[in-house]
Amino acid sequence: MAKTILITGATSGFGRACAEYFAGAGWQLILTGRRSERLEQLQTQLGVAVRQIISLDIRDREEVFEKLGSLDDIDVLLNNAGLALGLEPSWDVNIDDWETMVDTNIKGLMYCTRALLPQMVKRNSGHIINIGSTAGAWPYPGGNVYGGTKAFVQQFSRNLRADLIGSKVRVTILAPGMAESEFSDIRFKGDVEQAAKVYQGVEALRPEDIAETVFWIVSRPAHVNINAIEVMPVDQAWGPLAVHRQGK
Ligand code: NDP
Ligand code: 8X3
Repeated sequence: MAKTILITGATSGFGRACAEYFAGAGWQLILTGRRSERLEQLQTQLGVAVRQIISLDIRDREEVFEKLGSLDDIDVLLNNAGLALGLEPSWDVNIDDWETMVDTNIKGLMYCTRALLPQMVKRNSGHIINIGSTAGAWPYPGGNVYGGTKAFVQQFSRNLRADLIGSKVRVTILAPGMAESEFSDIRFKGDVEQAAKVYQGVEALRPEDIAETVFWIVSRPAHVNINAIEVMPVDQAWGPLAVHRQGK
């Protein structure tokens, strides 16, 4: 029987690429996101592979439990929905942006996990893949709360594994570096020029690269748990620690 993957944030970027990739591999899909017209387009495009589309704002705890809580046969939960807002220094940031990132990247991911994990534990089978970020491990100016939310995703993933010892349920944190999607359009609130500059002259990761990685992770034998993967484009690497020199 075909396996089912539930993808949060399937309307764009990584989520959409994963939907296309898993459909091509014969999986059944449950696709979620807020933009229902995009979910409908995907359903038309991917046909019978799409078992269900669910228009859902993962920040809404009641809605998440109401819409996901009764699903009892999900093989893979891809906790992908998320966003960064702004790149301002912490003292100058819009506090609403911080709250939106916490509500989405931390609380939304928690709600989806809590809604779907019981059925996995009950069936003693399943896999949760959480999309983190290199920003969760490597700080950069303006990354403040976004990086903080992704550090949460990393440690939450490890702690889930600690809870799940003794069960066959798998958990993976996948942390991509720079990838071209709508991510920067959202971060810079529609300033397309600023968003385009992020990828100028760089061969960034493509959403398809992440989809292939997710598929590889879930295709390992059932006794193998990929704990963590960090993926960067070749054009990206770490820099030296910043040093402020007096008088400069
Ligand atoms: P996109 O902006 O292309 O996609 C983000 C997806 O998240 C959309 O489908 C959006 O759907 C969904 N989403 C956002 N907020 C909510 C919400 N409140 N409820 C439900 N769905 C929501 O970005 P990416 O594909 O690049 O990002 C996917 C994930 O990867 C994010 O968690 C991001 O932080 C992470 N990431 C991205 C990197 C990059 O460089 N692009 C690198 C590392 C990690 P809709 O608007 O329809 O609700
Ligand atoms: C997205 C990658 O470097 O823009 O998570 O934070 S970065």
